[in-house]
Amino acid sequence: MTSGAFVRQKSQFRDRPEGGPDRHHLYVALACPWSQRAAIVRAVTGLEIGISYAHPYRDERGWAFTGDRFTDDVNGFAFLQQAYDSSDPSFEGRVSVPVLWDKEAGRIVNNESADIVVIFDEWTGGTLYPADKRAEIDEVGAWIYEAFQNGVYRAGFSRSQRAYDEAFAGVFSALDRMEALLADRRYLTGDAITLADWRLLPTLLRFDAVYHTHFRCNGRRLIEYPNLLRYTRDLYAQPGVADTFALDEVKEHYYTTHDELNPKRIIPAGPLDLGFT
Ligand SMILES: N[C@@H](CCC(=O)N[C@@H](CS)C(=O)NCC(=O)O)C(=O)O
Repeated sequence: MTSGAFVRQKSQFRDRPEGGPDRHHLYVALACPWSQRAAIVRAVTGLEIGISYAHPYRDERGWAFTGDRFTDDVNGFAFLQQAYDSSDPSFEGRVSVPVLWDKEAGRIVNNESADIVVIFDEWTGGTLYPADKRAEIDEVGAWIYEAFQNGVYRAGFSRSQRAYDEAFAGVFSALDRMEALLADRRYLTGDAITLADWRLLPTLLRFDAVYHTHFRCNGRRLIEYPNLLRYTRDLYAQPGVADTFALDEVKEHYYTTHDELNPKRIIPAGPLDLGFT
């Protein structure tokens, strides 16, 4: 491990659900890419599960339900911390979204987006994660997550030049690799959309507006990669997907929550053209 490198905590609730979607509830913050994965798969599969949205600004008290669009109608929590405390009073990790909540048991089932999208797919017929494609979906998902999706965070939160340089190189070699892959296929694993595509999309949607500037991933912008841009536009145009992308919330979250990166909390006005909206 390079000194000064950002390390994401491991998700701590990784259970399988008991019962179906009607017994469960989803907590997300649309600002968060891992939350958006779950929101997208919920939307495109037509899954009927309740959802609550946390406010994009997060202070030391963590994700909050502040009223208006940001309410928890199931438990009336003011802070997502309460969901963690009532699931495991000894929980000491960071309170993260997304969270899959079991209403009957009154506890968190799972707080790992990569698991939650599989559960949602199983509840709706399993077409996005077919058995004969699983190995390929997981394989492509692993390097994309490591170098690109978590890589932008490692670049942004690096505490040394060396850690940043390594993360930056990984982000742009992953972008080149994806660009090449998409030269002769429409989606990551072929002609059909799978979970690999929905897991990736939230990072692409945030790239030019946030990661390029805020996380110093300024090698190239998404709009400079023709295949990736075509791919992003295609996925973004699928029914229900655009409703899960709240650009204002995304920008508010990143540019106002990370004081060490942007202490004046000024939100950049651009980009003027994202190329996919
Ligand atoms: N492994 C988790 C990661 C979730 C995660 O890191 N979420 C961030 C928001 S983008 C979070 O809630 N962070 C809270 C914190 O660090 O305090 C997943 O993919 O579900």
